[in-house]
Amino acid sequence: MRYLLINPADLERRMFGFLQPQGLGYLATSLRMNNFEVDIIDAAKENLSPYEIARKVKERKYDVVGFYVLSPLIRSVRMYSDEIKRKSPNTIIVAGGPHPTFEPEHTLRSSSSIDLACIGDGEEAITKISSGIQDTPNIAWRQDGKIIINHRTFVDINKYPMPAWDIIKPDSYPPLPIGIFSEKKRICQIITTRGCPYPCSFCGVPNISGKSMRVRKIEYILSEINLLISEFGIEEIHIIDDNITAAPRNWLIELLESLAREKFPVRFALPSGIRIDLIDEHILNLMWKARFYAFAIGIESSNQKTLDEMKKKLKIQKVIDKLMVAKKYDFHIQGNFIIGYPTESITENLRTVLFSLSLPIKKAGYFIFNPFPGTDEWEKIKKRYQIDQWEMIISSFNLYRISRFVERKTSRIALRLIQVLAYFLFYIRPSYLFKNIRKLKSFHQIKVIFRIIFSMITG
Ligand code: B12
Ligand code: SF4
Repeated sequence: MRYLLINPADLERRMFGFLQPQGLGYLATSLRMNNFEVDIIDAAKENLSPYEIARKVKERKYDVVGFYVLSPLIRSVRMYSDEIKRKSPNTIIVAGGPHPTFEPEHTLRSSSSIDLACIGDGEEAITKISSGIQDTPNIAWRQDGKIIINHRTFVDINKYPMPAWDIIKPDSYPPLPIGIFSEKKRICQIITTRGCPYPCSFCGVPNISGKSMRVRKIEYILSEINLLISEFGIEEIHIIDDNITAAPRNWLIELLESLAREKFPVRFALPSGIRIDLIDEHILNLMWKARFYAFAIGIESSNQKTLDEMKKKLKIQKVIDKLMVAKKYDFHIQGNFIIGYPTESITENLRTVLFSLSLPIKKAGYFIFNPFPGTDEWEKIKKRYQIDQWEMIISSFNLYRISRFVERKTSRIALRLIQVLAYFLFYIRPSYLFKNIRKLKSFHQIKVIFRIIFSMITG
C-alpha cells in the first residue's frame, strides 16, 4: 500500500503562513513501522492546486491519501478530494486532524469523495485502513447512507519516537515562526506532550488531545533535537505543545535540566502559549539556563468576570504577580488577548487593551474571538443553524475577520477599531519598532506582516 499525506493549502487564501506538519510526520513514522510506503506533500508550502495534487496521486498510484484538516480548511479539502477522486476513483481518501475529530459527521457529509474521517490520534487508525475499518478505533465511515463512528482511543505516544523529519525536511520551510519575530532563521517545531486538563470554553484542545497529560520520554526528545541540529542545521526549536505547563512537575524539571545539561547550540521558545499561573521562579530559572528566550501566555481578558465565564480558571492578580517574577529574566514574553468575547462590552474590551499596555510583556496578540468547532462556544452556536450552513459559518472565522454569525455585546465596527487601536498603541512605539525591525529574517516575513495589516483593514 502506498500512502500520501497532505497538508492542504487554504485555497481561499485567508490563512497566513504554514509550519511543519508534524502530526503527519507522526503518522508517517507509524506507517513506516508497519512497512507501508509513505510520502508527505505540503501543498500549503508548495502552493499546489487540486489539479496538481490529483495529477501526482494518479502518476504515483497512491492507494490512500490523507489530509490534515483545520476547520477553516474543510472547503479546500473538499476541492482537493473531489479532484483526486475524479482522476483516481479507487484511491481511499481519509481526513484527519481537528475538523474530522470535532465534527466527523460534517466532514463525511461535506464531500462524498472523503471516504473516512479520523477522530483524534491517527497513528494506529491509519495503519488499519487496508485491513477493514469496522472495528478500527478512531474511525468514522459510511454504511448504507448512515455514518458510523467507531470507539475512540488515545495512543501511547512513546510508541512513535519522533515524526519522520527526513520526509518533512524541516529546513525547507521559510522562517515564519509563530509571532513573526524570531532570533534565528532555521526554526523547527516539536511537541513534548499532548493534552490539557483545563475546560476553557474557547479552546478545543482537550477534545482533540485529551484531558489527561501524555508526556514523551525525555531521551526521545533529546535525540529528536540532536537529529534536527545535525541533519537539518536547525538553530531554533519551538515547543508547540497544547499546555506543557500542565505536565507533571518532576517531568518538566527533568526535561529542562536535561536541555540545560546537553548545551544544544539552539535557542528555545514556547510560542503556542503556556499557563503562567503554573510556573514559578524555579521553573523560570531552569528555562533560562536551558536557553529558552521567549514564551507566550494566554491572558485573554483583564476582566475577572469574563475569565470566569471562559472557564479559564485563572486569577488576573496571579498573572500580574507571576509576570513580576518573570521580569527578573529577560524573556521575550508575548501576552495573548481575546477581543470580542460575546459577553464583553466596549468598555471591557478597551480595559483589556489598556491593561495589556501596563504589563511587562514585549509582544501582544489581540485575537478576535471565534467559536471554532471543538469548543463549548461552537456547541452553542451550531444549534442555531442547519448542518449544511456550518461551512459558511466556519469560513467566516479567521484570525483577523470578525464573523457576523457571532452575537456579541460589542459591535463589529467597534471591535475592529479596538483591535487596530490595540496593535497601534502596543507596537507603534519608537523603542519597540527600532528594536524589532532588525529581527526580520526574510522577505516572506515582511509579506506576511503586510497581509495581516491588509486583512485587518479590509476584514
Ligand atoms: C501548534 C498549533 C498551532 C500553530 C502551528 C500549527 C501548524 N502546524 O500549522 C499555530 C500557532 C501557527 C496555529 C495556528 C492556528 N491554529 Co492552531 N493549534 C496548534 C496546536 C496547539 C497543536 C497542533 C499540533 O501540532 N499537535 C500535535 C500533533 C501531533 O497532532 P495533530 O497535528 O493533531 O495530528 C494528530 C491527529 O490530529 C491525527 N491527524 C492529523 N492529521 C491527520 C490526517 C489523517 C489522514 C489522519 C488519519 C489523522 C490525522 O493524527 C496525528 C497524530 O496523532 C493545536 C491543538 C491541537 N492539539 O490540535 C491548535 C489548533 C489546531 N489550532 C487551532 C486554530 C483555530 C488555529 C488557527 C486557525 C487560529 C486562528 N484563529 O487563525 C490558526 C491557523 C493555522 C494556519 N495554518 O494558518 C484549533 C483548530 C480548531 C479547528 N476546529 O480547526 C486548535 C485545535 C486549537 C484550538 N484553539 O482549539 N496553531
Ligand atoms: S486555552 Fe490552554 S489551558 Fe485552556 S483548554 Fe486550551 S490549552 Fe488548555
